[in-house]
Amino acid sequence: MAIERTLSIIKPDAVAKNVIGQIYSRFEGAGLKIVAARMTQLSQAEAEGFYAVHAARPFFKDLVNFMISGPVMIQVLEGENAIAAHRDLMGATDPKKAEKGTIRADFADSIDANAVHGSDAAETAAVEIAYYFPALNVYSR
Ligand code: RTP
Ligand code: MG
Repeated sequence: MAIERTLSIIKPDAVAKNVIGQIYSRFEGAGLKIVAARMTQLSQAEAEGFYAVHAARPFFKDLVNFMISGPVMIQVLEGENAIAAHRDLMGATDPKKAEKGTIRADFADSIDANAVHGSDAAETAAVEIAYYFPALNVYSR
């Protein structure tokens, strides 16, 4: 088992629903530590840059518009196999397909407004953490 870090975003729909604390509880319950966090409202350029890998996809414009529609809560999670553990907690991209008890099954309304983002691999986690926390002060304990 390896200690990893992953990037988590609580998206505008979940922030608007006032469930940041409930989602944080799930991270903590699974043994993931929040080692950096900040709330922000993304600019269009920030959202486009973050999702650049999806730039050619038909849903790109909707995705960017959704991500800038309200404040987001961005955090770095640390723990054993954090990347996969976090993806398991999130559930499938489409909440209709997400397993019962996952964050998306419980808090997401649609494939667009799907409550959370999580890095999908070690390489993307490193890039995504640096994107939002270029000078990361880590508070491991
Ligand atoms: P995320 O990156 O947000 O953690 O989500 P994911 O890995 O589960 O899904 P990904 O394939 O990376 O897609 C990024 C976000 O784009 C939206 N999407 N819409 N309409 C569609 O077919 C579609 N497919 C993806 C979702 O909001 C997804 O979270
Ligand atoms: Mg993704």
